[in-house]
Amino acid sequence: MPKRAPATAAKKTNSKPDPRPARGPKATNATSAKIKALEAFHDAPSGAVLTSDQGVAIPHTDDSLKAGLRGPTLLDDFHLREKITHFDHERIPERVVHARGSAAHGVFQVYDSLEQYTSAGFLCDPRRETPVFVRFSTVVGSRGSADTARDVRGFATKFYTQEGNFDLVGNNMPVFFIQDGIKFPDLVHAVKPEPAHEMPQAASAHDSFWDFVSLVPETAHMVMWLMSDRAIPRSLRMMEGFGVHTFRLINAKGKSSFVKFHWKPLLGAHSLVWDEALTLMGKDPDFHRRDLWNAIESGAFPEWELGLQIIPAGDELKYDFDLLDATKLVPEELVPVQRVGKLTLNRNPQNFFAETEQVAFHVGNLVPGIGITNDPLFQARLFSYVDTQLTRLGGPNFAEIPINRPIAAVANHHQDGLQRTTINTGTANYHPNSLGGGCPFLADAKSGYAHFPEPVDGVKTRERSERFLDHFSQATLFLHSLSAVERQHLTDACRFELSKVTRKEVRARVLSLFREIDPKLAEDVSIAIGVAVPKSFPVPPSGTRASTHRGDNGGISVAPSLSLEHQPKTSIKTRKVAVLAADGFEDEHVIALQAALVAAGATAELVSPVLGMITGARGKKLEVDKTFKNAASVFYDAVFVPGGAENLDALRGNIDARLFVAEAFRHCKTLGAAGEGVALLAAADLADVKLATGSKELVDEQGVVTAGAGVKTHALVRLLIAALATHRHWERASG
Ligand code: HDE
Repeated sequence: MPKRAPATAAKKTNSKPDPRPARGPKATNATSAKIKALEAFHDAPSGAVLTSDQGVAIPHTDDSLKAGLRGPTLLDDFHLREKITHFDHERIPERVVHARGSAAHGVFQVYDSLEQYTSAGFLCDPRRETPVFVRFSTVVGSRGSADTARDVRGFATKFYTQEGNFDLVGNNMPVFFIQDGIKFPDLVHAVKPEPAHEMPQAASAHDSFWDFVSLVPETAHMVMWLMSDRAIPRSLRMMEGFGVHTFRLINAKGKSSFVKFHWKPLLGAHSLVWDEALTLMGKDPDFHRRDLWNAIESGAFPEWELGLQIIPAGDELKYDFDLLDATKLVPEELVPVQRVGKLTLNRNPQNFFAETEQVAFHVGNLVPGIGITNDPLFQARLFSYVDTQLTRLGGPNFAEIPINRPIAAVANHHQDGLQRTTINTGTANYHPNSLGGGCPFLADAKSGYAHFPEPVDGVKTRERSERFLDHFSQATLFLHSLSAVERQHLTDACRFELSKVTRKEVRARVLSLFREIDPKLAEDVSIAIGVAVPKSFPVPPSGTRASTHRGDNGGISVAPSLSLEHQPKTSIKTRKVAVLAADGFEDEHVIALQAALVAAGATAELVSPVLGMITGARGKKLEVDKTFKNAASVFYDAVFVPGGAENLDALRGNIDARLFVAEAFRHCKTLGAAGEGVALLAAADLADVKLATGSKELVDEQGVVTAGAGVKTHALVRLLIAALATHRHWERASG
C-alpha cells in the first residue's frame, strides 16, 4: 500500500462511445506541438554546471566575496548581487480574485461534428485532439489560503486550438452574484477581508459581505448556491463547471444559436460536509491541490464531458428570465444538456509559477464559430482580463509567455513593450504596407474571426431591463430543488455565516431577503441568530431594484438537476479508504479489501500508530502509509478496521483511533469492520447503529458494515464497496 487506480483514463459512464483508442498521456500532433513548444523554454538538462544569467560558470555559491575571512562583503561580487536581486523580485502581484489556483494540462476531443451549430474547428472534427490547460481556483482567499474554504471555484480552460486560443473562463456554479460588471469591484471589496484589519481570510462570513448582499437583492440566487454544498467540493475532480453567460455558436453559413456551456465530471459532483471542510483547512490546506496532483500522477486522469444547452435564436425571449442575465440559469429540465465531447487532464504542470501562476485567461480569447452576447457582466469582463494582466504580468507581452502562446502561428504588427521576446524582422510594422510585401496578409472572410452581425439599436442609458428584475424566482427554485439534507446544510451554512456578522441590522436585512426566497428559510435561520425576521422588505438603494413580479421558471417548480442527490452514484473510482491496523491484524481482511478496492479503481492506505512495517497475525508484512498523528479521517472516504486480537488491543486503547472512527461516522462516511475490529467501532460510540455481534453475523446499517469472524471476507467487502459508492449516509442524524 498505497495501491493506486490503474493508469488508464477512467471509462465514461453515461456518455457516448469514445471515438479514440484508450490512452494515457500519449499525445497527438497538436498536443505534441504544445508540449514541444513548452520544452523549448525548459532550463538546462540535469548534469549542467551552475552559471550566472549570462552563462558564466560559477564554482562557489555558499560564501560571499569578502575582504578577508572576517571582513566586509565586496560590491565586486556580481554573483551575490545577481542571486539576491533576482530573489528580491520573485513575487508578482497575486490575482485580485482567484489568487489560489491549481492547474493541469490535458486534451479535449469532440464526439461528433457540431458543424450544424458552429464553425469552430475543435468542435467540428472528432479526430482532432486539442491541447488544453485548466486552472481551478477559489475566489476570495490569497495565494496561500486553504483549499476547502466555502467559496465559488473557478474552472478556467484554455483550448490551444489550431485556429487560435479559446478560453472558457467559468465557475463551478452556473450563475453569478451580480448582473452588471460595474458592480464587480463593489462585490469583491465587500467579500474580501475587511480593509481595516485584513480579516477574515478566505471567508464570506463577515459584516461587509452580508451588508452588500442585504442591499443588492440580485445576489439572492447566487447566495443560495454559495451557502449550498456546491461551495465545499469533495475534489476539484468532482465539480461541475459552467460558462455562466449565454454565448453564441455561429455556423459556417452565419446562422447563430445561443449556448450555455457545461462541464460534467465523469466521477459525478460531490461535496464535503462543513465540519470536514473546517478540519481540512488545518490538517491539509492543500487538500484539493494535492488530490488533483496525486490523481494525475497515479494515472487516474480526471475527466469531464462538455455539455451544451443550445437555445435557438428564435427563443431569445421565450422565457420570463433573460438569457443576458447572469444571475439566471436555464434549467436542464427546460433545455437538456447535450454531452458533446470529453476533456481529460493527463499531465501535471512542471513548474507552478511558469504555468499555473503565469497563465492568463481572457474571456475575449474567442475563435471563429464562438461569439458573445450583450450580457452586461460579460461585456465588462471583456475589458478586465487583459487590463489586469498588464500589472500582474508586467506589460503587454504576456501572450508571449510560453503557457499563454497559441499553437496557431502568430503574425501581427505589435512591437516593443516590456519583456518583448519576439524579434520582429523587417521594417513593415504597419498595415497596409508594401515594404513587407503586404505581410502579414488579412485572413479571408471565411477563416478569420468575424463578430456576429447582431443588430443594435437603442438610446444610451444606465437603466436595467425590467426583464432583469425578478431576483427571487430562481433562488426559490434552487432551494426547493434540494434534498432535505442539502437544504439542512444550506440552512446551517446561513446560520453559521450570519452568526459571524456583528451588526444586528445587517442580519435582519438578510433575513428579509431570505423571506423573499422562502419564508421558512428566513424563520429557520432567524432562530439561530438572535434576530427576528423583519415584517417588510427594505427598499434597496437605487440601481439595485427588485420586482414584485415572480416568474414561473418556465413552468417548473422543482429542477432535480440542481441537486447533488441526483448525481451518478455508481462508481468508487479514486475514492480513498483508511485501513486502521497495527501488528496482529487479520491478514486476509486487509489483503482481500485492498485487492477489491484496487480492482474497482479505489485506493487503500494503511493508518497505524507509527510508521514502519506491521506484521499480520499470519505473517503478512505491510508498510504503514500514515499515522494517526499525520492523517485524519477527513482525508478519506471510508474507514475499515480488520480483525485480529492483538490489532484490536493496540487500537482500542488509542484515543486517536477511536476519534478517527467517530469522526468518519459523524461525517456520514462508510465504515467497515471485521472480527475483533468491530469492537473498535463499538468503542467509538456510534449512536444506535447495530453492529455484528455473532461470529456468523453480517450487518449493513446506515453505511456501517460489520462482520463476525466467521463471515467470508468477500461478502463483507462487497457490501462495503456498495456502501462506499453511495458516498455518504445521510440517514445518520448529523452531517
Ligand atoms: Fe473573473 N476575473 N471577473 N469571473 N474570473 C478574474 O482575471 C472579472 C466573473 C473567473 O484561473 C481576473 O486574470 C470581472 C464571472 C475565473 O486565472 C479579473 C467580472 C466568472 C478567474 C476578473 C468577473 C469569472 C477569473 C483576476 C465581472 C465566471 C480565474 C485575475 C464583470 C463565469 C482565471 C485574472 C484564472 C479571474 C475580472 C466575473 C470567472 C480581475 C470584472 C461571472 C475562473 O480580470
